[in-house]
Amino acid sequence: MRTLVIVPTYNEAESIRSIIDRIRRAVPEADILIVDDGSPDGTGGIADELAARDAHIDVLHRPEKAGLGAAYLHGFARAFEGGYEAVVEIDADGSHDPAELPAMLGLLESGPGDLVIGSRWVDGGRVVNWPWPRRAISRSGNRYARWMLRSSIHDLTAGFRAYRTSALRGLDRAVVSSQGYCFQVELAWRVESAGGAVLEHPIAFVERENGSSKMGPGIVAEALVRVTGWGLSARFGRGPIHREATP
Ligand SMILES: Nc1nc2c(ncn2[C@@H]2O[C@H](COP(=O)(O)OP(=O)(O)OP(=O)(O)O)[C@@H](O)[C@H]2O)c(=O)[nH]1
Ligand SMILES: [Mg+2]
Repeated sequence: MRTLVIVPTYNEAESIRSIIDRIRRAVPEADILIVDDGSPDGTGGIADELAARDAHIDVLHRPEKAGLGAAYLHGFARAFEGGYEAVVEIDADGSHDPAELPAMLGLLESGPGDLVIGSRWVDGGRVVNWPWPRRAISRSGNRYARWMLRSSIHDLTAGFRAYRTSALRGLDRAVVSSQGYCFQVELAWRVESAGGAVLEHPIAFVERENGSSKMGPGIVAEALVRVTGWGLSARFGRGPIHREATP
């Protein structure tokens, strides 16, 4: 499958070279799109250098930090335009091991799968170097979302994924409006609710070594409020999730 690996970046100057090199080695046929939101630390310039040396690498520069969700939606639009059959989401900070990609893309192709999630919370999945409070928040947040949304997915917040591009059609800014963890929850849930096949592939998630997290309490709160709202409106018969698209 023609694959586009999308790598969103905001201040990842210390990590970007290494992650792109690892992705290139893991899936040499795939193209990579780095989506940088005007990182003040110069990540965008490093990305341009990498792209200048390698025809498989491209960079999308966005003027300012507008959140992970917006960056991915912009990247997905590029994947549609480019006729890619599969789209990968992966963090730039090294938490997700690109060596898992051949297995994940294999599952997507043979599954049949519409979405393969690199999952921490299925048998064989784990997190490395996370303090227990962070582990507890992710675990319990995922359990709550799974119950509230009546989903069968164990790691709804995971940011390491392979999608069949066709499963993302129609999911653009008019429909998907969440940002951080919630963006990932919303996308997985929408694919699942539309009848898409979702598979979970166990991964070891490794805490970032360089740079700092962009996820704060506001993003966790957004996820809690929205998941609760979606779950309640689904229960009270207002349909699963389908917000009216803005004209
Ligand atoms: N383009 C873009 N990328 C972003 C934005 N916010 C975060 N990212 C990138 O999205 C990925 C995930 O963000 P992280 O800060 O690592 O979030 P996290 O993995 O939940 O948090 P940590 O575990 O602490 O690293 C990283 O590659 C970030 O550089 C944004 O506003 N725009
Ligand atoms: Mg991270």
